[in-house]
This record gives sequence, C-alpha cells and structure tokens, in this order.
Amino acid sequence: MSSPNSDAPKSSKVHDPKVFEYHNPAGGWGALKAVGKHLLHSRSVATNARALFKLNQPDGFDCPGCAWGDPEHGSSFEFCENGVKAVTWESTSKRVTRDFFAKHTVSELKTWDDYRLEDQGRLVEPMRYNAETDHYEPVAWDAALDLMAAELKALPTPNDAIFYTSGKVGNESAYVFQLLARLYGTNNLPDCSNMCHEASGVALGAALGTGKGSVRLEDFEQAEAIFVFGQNPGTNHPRMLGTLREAAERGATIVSFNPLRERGLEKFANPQKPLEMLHNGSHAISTHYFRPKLGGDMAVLRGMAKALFERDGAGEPVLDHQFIAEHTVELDAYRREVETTEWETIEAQAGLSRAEIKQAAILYARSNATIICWAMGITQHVHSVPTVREIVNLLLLCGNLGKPGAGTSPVRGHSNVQGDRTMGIFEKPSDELLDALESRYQRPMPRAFGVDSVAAVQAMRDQLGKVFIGLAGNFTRAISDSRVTEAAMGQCRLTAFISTKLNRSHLVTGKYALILPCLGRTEVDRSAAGKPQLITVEDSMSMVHGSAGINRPVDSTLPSEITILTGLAERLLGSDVVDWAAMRDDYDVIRDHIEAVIPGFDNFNERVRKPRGFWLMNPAFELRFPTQSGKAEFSDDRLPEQVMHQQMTGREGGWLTLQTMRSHDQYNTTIYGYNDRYRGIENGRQVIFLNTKDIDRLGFKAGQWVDLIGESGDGITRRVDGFKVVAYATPEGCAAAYYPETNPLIPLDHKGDQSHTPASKSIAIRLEASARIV
Ligand SMILES: Nc1nc2c(c(=O)[nH]1)N[C@H]1C(S)=C(S)[C@@H](COP(=O)(O)OP(=O)(O)OC[C@H]3O[C@@H](n4cnc5c(=O)[nH]c(N)nc54)[C@H](O)[C@@H]3O)O[C@H]1N2
Ligand SMILES: Nc1nc2c(c(=O)[nH]1)N[C@H]1C(S)=C(S)[C@@H](COP(=O)(O)OP(=O)(O)OC[C@H]3O[C@@H](n4cnc5c(=O)[nH]c(N)nc54)[C@H](O)[C@@H]3O)O[C@H]1N2
Ligand SMILES: [Mo]
Repeated sequence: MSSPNSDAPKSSKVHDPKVFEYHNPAGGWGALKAVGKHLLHSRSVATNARALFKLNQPDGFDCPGCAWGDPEHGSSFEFCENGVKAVTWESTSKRVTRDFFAKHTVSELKTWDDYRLEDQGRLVEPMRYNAETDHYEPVAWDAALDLMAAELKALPTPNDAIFYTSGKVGNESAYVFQLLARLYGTNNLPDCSNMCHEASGVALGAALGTGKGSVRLEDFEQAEAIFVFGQNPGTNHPRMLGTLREAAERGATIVSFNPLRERGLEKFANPQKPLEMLHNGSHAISTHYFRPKLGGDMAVLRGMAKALFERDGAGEPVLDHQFIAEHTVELDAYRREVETTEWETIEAQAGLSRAEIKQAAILYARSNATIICWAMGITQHVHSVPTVREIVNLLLLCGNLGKPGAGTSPVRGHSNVQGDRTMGIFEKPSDELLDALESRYQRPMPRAFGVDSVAAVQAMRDQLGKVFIGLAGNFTRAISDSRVTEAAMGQCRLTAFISTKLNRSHLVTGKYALILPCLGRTEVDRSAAGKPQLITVEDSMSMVHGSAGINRPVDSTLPSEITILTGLAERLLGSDVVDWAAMRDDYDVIRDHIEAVIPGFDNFNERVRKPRGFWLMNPAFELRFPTQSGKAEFSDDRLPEQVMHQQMTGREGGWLTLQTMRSHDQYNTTIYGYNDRYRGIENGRQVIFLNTKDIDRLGFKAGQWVDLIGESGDGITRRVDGFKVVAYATPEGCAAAYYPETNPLIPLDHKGDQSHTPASKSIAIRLEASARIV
C-alpha cells in the first residue's frame, strides 16, 4: 500500500509523487483493487462489507458520497469505488480519544496534513480547547452546550453568530439548524453550496424560476445527446459513468468539454459486469471530447448559439421557433448580442477553433432531446452565472426543456447539499419561507439577508468576537485564502464544530473552541426509547428518500447531530415555541414540522417510507416558469472582456491560470490517500499539471520542484511551496493542482459575480524554482 499508515512519518512534505501513464479504462480491476484496499484500511472489514450491501437500498442508508440519483428500477445493488471509500472512511474502528489529545498539542497537530488528521479515526468525546496548555481537553456534554448557549446569548446581536452547514447533513438536522438560527435571530446560514453550485442556483432561478435541475434519472435513458461541461464523473460521480455508458451503448451522442484529458470521460469498465471484467473489456464514454481553456465555456456556448443562428438565418430548421414563442421571452436581445459577438473573440476566449465549436453546434442541433450536465468547471469562475445562463439559452433555442430526455442537470456535490437548501439553509431566504416559518411558530423571523461563506470570513476578519458554529464540514480548509481565513477564525470568541472526524478547522481555534463528535450516516441512530431513527436526503434529481444507518456506533455514547442541536436549542431558546425534546425523541416529529413549512412535503412521513421515496416536482419540468415574466428568460449577458487565461497571457513574469480540483483519493477536504490513479499520480498530492509548452517556455523541467505564487496586490503574500511539475494534457496557459492544499493562493475577493463562489478554477499564479529537496 503506497499511502503511509498512521504510524509512519506523516507530513505530505516527505512525499515524492511518482508519475506514470495510466492506460486502462476508468473503473475495472483497478477500482475493485482499490475497494479491497480501503476495506482493509478501515479495520472494520466485516461490518463494512455488510454495510456496502445496504448502500442506496430502500432499507439501508444513502451513500455519503455524491448526489447522483438512484435508479428506480434496475440494479438492486449499486455501489462504486468512491462510494466504498466514503463508507469505509466513516465506519472505521479507529477512534480519537482523550489520550490522543493529551499526547498532541494543537500547535503540533497543525503541522499534520489533512490525511493524517482524519485518518486518526472517529471523534468520540466532546473536547474543549485550553489555550494555556494548548491541548484539547475532555468536557461534559452539558458544559459544552451551556458554553455555546451562553456565548450566543452574550453577543451584542444575533448577527454576530455564524451557522455553517456542509451538504452531507440530512434534511432533519438542516431543518432544526436553520430553525434554531432564525428563532435566535439571524439568517447567517452560509453553507458549502456557496463554494459549490451557487452559480447554478442563481442562474437557473433567474432564467427558469427554480434553482434546481430539471431532469430525472430516467431522462438519461431517453436523451439523444448528453453534453458534459466541467465535470470529472470518473472520480466525483462514478455512478454517473454507468448512466453515461448505458447511453453510449444505445448510441446516444456524448460530448465532453474539459481542459484536461479525464480518463473517466473516455473509457469505463463496469466492475459490476462480470463478463466484461473477465475479458478486460470497456466501453467508450464520450463520442466527442473538446478541450477548451479554463473559463472558456461561455464562449464555447455562445459560439454554438452563433452557429445555430447562422444556420437558422440560412433557412435551416435548427431552432425550435414554436417553443421559443410559447415559452420564452427576450430572444431578440439575446440574438443581437450573439450576432455582434465576433468569432475571433469567441475563439480566443474559448481556446477552441471556430470549426470545433461549429462541430459541437451540429451535434447539438442534430439531437431531438439533449441534456446538459455541468459541475465545478463551470460554477467556480468569476463569470459562472452568465455561463450557466448561456447553457440555459442554448437549451431554450432548441426546446430542450420539459420533454423526456432533455433539460438541465447541474450535478450536485455533497449527497444532501440540495436537500439542505430545500430545508431553508440559505443566507438569502425567500419571503415565502420566512412567512411560512412565522405562521407556524408565531414568532417574527429575521428579514435581513445573512452572510454567505466568503462574507462570513470577511465579517470574522473585520470584527472581533464572533461565534462560529459548523454543522459538519471543514469550513476553514474548504474556503479560499487559507491564511486570511485562519487569521479571521482565530479572532472569534467561540468556534464549535459538530464533526465525525478530526480536521484542520478544529485546530484554528477562537478564544474558546469545541469539538462536538456525532454519529455518522452509516450508524444506527436510536432514540432514548430505543427506536431506530430515520433521516432523509434529496439527490441531484430532486428525489427525496430515507436513510437509516445499520452499523453499531463506533462509541455507545455518541449523540446524533439532532441530539446536539436540540440540546443547544433548549438552552438557547427554551421550549415554549418548539418542543425540541419531541423532535429529538422521534424524527417523524421534525418531518411533521417540515411538512407544515416547506412546500412539496405533504404526507412526508408516509411517502418517504416508500421504496426510493418521492420526487419533488420541478416546475421547469412541466414548462411552468415562476420567473418575473412567467416564461423562461433568455439572457443577453456580454462575454467577459477577458477571462483569466487571456489576462495571464498578456502579463509579464510567466503567469498562468490555475484550476484547483479533486484527486481520485479524496472527498473534498477529506483525503483518503495520496494516489490519483486515472491521472497517473502515486504517493503524493503536491503536483502541478502543466502543458509541456509552458514547462519549456518557463524554463522548467518535468519532475522539478516549484513553488506556486499567487496574487499579492493587497499586500498579502500568497504562496504554497514544493510542487512537482507534471507534464499533462492541459491547454497552454492552464495549470491544474489539487485542492485544498492550493487554497492559500485564492484571494478572498476573487469570487463569482452574483454567486460569490470562490473562483477556484481560475487563479492567477506564477512559478518559482523550489528549494525543496526530497
Ligand atoms: N469521490 C469524490 N466524489 C465527490 C467529491 C469528492 O471530492 N470526491 N466532491 C463532491 C462535491 S462537494 C462536488 S461539488 C462534486 C465535484 O465534482 P467535479 O465538478 O467533477 O469536481 P472537480 O474535481 O472540481 O472537477 C472539475 C472538473 O472540471 C474541469 N474543469 C475545470 N475548469 C474548467 C473549465 O473552465 N471548463 C471546463 N469545461 N472544465 C473545467 C476539471 O478539469 C475537472 O475535470 O463531486 C462530489 N463528489
Ligand atoms: N480550491 C477549491 N476549494 C474548494 C473547492 C474546489 O473545487 N477548489 N470545492 C468547494 C466545494 S464544491 C465544496 S462542497 C466545499 C466542501 O466543504 P465542506 O463540506 O465544508 O468540507 P468537507 O471536506 O466535505 O468536510 C469534511 C468534514 O466533515 C465532517 N463530516 C463528515 N461526515 C459528517 C457527518 O455525517 N456529520 C457531521 N456532523 N460531520 C461530518 C468530518 O469531520 C470531515 O472532516 O469545498 C469547496 N472548496
Ligand atoms: Mo461541492
């Protein structure tokens, strides 16, 4: 096994990554081998093997991996390599006890890397930081919750508190958390969505009146063409590869747009097809693969629209005029904007030729039912909102909405990130939500919008003494500008994290700091009366279903998230307005509250117990558009003057555009290991992927160590040291490296217009030869 075990020297600094050519398809034997390795590493092989058979099954638990949908019919056993990693990582028998914290100071733990911190195992005891000894020390649950309530009560205004949520959290925890925050008096409810698909929500909301994707899993069976923009499903949504492969097998056109050559978008061998595995077979995924430059997608889409308008002008029946007339507004303004955008501008920004873009347009026009999928390669740029609007524009031009096999598919990240928003985790709540909460609880709800993730850091940076409460996640590590963020978090009066595993956020302490361990999704969660509890989640296709853990908890004293949250709520708010204890005793009670407040959850408790749950209707699917005009709206946004890669080309001093992405062995800030199999990297994460021409032009050599230097115009030094140069199939001027190690390079205010998502796929960097020697 190439990843170090927890007794070996730990820091990733000693790693010397090995680079190799990966020739196999995605999936296949490599995936099965990895499954075995991760089962063993968890030290709970039998428990985990049993758990895997309950993954995504009606009587089991929802995969804590990605948010891809589950088939309504078909395979009754669905798991993927990275789902296995997610499960085994949580249900390990390794435990982080008080002895561990007694042995290591927080200052020492800060020198450990993300892998080593989480690999210590599950957190099992509440801990409180003692600044005098620099150790976390055990604290009683009552004392921890009393401290939180007292600190919150002592704040001059509720808006000095920040309530962060990560998208793994189930609907019931999310509902309780937002209710607690709002009854306390603030909409400061940032979440990981702010760093993720925010642009999709903003753009879809404006264009179609609803922020969610319009397609269901069945639509992929009927699509004639599937376009995939800015996504690496081989690693991040492996079950999507199965869906894409079935589509490819029946002859659908699959067109990928990605600056990198991603193996999973090329070929896939399904580990669940025994015959194929025996014959080392595989199937091609993409029929066409375009490699635009970073941030070039809006120009690509605009070029495709331009080609369609040109053909329409020449009398070809490529546009769906009837659909446009019936269901849309603002076509003329859009058409004018497209026609005045020059091909030269489009090509320069896209990094693709006019011929390539026209070819993509023909593929699109030929299909009678097209789905467009996208993820972080689209949403983590400055101009992400207009780019998603352009995706919708293109779909509207050919009537690809509201019919089988067609529509929008923003492929979400965390397994319940979409559900958390549905439950009201949002710093900009709608009046409808606040009105519904007021009418149910007969208390005024805060109306002023709260802070999003970036604004939360700015607030903590600019004002001392805030309280930060994190429900799951690793906020400090996930957000941009790590050094600025850490300094900001350090100014808090209290930081408290409800977590399953130790991570860096716990080590960046406020005046007071708490680690509050809880049950994970794989574990049985019993009420005080012994009744097994059920939680619910919503996937990318708006399917809501139940999830019940089956493993024995790693520690019998571990509370659920809901036990912790309701305990805090009782101390902070009392039980006059909400009977928190009733919620804690039976999550059905929480679901009754949800049913009363959130639209679409009628008979929630009954419907969620049906196999596969139920579908939350999306109006766009029925061609109903709750927009201002009542129709789907074209947008006539202008292309950005210059995207980052164009700005960098003109800049003196060898600047490049960097995208920060996930390796195959990680789940966001959770690092499972040091390999990135499909990209040919072993035993290390400190690598930078570069085009060979850039390597030559800048006078470096593949295999050399370099330091990455970011923008410092605001007087803040941004650099990360010791990355190995890897020659890779990425366009000139476009570099790639892994997140979160590179987050110190992203200035806090480098973020999406309108979405405020850190623009972590277009970061200005330059390279210097490194002093690092391995
Ligand atoms: N195993 C695993 N599964 C996961 C996660 C994980 O970390 N590990 N994370 C979960 C979460 S929260 C999310 S949000 C999703 C993330 O899923 P992805 O969006 O697939 O995640 P990234 O690794 O950020 O990959 C971005 C992809 O977009 C490409 N890209 C980057 N910039 C551009 C661009 O400008 N244009 C185009 N066309 N492509 C570009 C990159 O080359 C890369 O292939 O996955 C979820 N599932
Ligand atoms: N540079 C750069 N930065 C990025 C991104 C990028 O592509 N590039 N991607 C962004 C995206 S898309 C996202 S979604 C964010 C992710 O941001 P987060 O969601 O905040 O981060 P995670 O790494 O998923 O959080 C991992 C931690 O969650 C806790 N945890 C895990 N499971 C549970 C559970 O069931 N309950 C509780 N209470 N705790 C649990 C564990 O303690 C673990 O350490 O990062 C963003 N940051
Ligand atoms: Mo995400």
